Amino acid sequence: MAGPLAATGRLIAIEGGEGAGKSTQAAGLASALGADVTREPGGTPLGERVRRLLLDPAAGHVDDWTELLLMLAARAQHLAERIEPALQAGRHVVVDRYSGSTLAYQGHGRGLPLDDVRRLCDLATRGRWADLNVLIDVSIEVGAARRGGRHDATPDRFEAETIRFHDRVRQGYLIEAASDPEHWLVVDGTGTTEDVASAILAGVQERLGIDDAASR
Ligand code: T5A
Repeated sequence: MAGPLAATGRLIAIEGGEGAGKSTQAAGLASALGADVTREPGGTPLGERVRRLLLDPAAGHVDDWTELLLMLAARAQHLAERIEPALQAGRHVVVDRYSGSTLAYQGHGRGLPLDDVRRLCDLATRGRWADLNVLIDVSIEVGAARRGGRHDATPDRFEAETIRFHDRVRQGYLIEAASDPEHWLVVDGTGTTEDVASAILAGVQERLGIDDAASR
């Protein structure tokens, strides 16, 4: 398959387990870089509808392949409608979860064959992988405590999964990051929001060589 179109904007994915602080850090990083910020599953009207289906604890049994293909359907739309146009226009995009989540959750977590998951991610995105995946690593206990501190705390379909599932996801992320260090940056997420934000901004600037909005 032909690779993705050349683009001057960079795609930065914020990854990690439940409650790691991804949304907080995605918003902060986008603001520091003057980048667009968006999320998955979601980011478009269609994608947000797919998100509701995927997270609904009342969805009953969802087949693992169905889950994978719904994630990728939302991503294909997101890429076409928002991500690729922004990158082509030279804007950086910070996305709260992207293909790294699919490898960790549907591959390592659900146990679908990783080669198939990788190939289908590649197809759905026409080869557009993140320039950098930032993995915010926290223990499952810390993530659960942070999530539990919120008032909207009815668990969604993924949050309601077993500790063993979440442990496979965490270990899966660490395996992916270790096997592709050029495209992954692992940040310890247990510090304060400000500490984690500084580590992410410094790492992104060093890896991708992009200025923050204040110095442009
Ligand atoms: N999924 C997604 C797949 O299975 N495959 C895929 O391909 C994709 C794209 C999406 C679900 O979909 C699955 C994975 C997910 O289960 P989601 O809502 O995007 O769901 O993911 P969650 O991890 O559930 O998101 P959360 O909002 O719960 O967690 P975040 O975004 O990691 O954390 P955040 O920033 O909302 O912070 C949580 C709380 O902690 C506080 C915040 O203020 C907030 O209250 N906090 C901190 N507290 C102390 N110290 C810090 N450093 C803190 N940082 C944040």
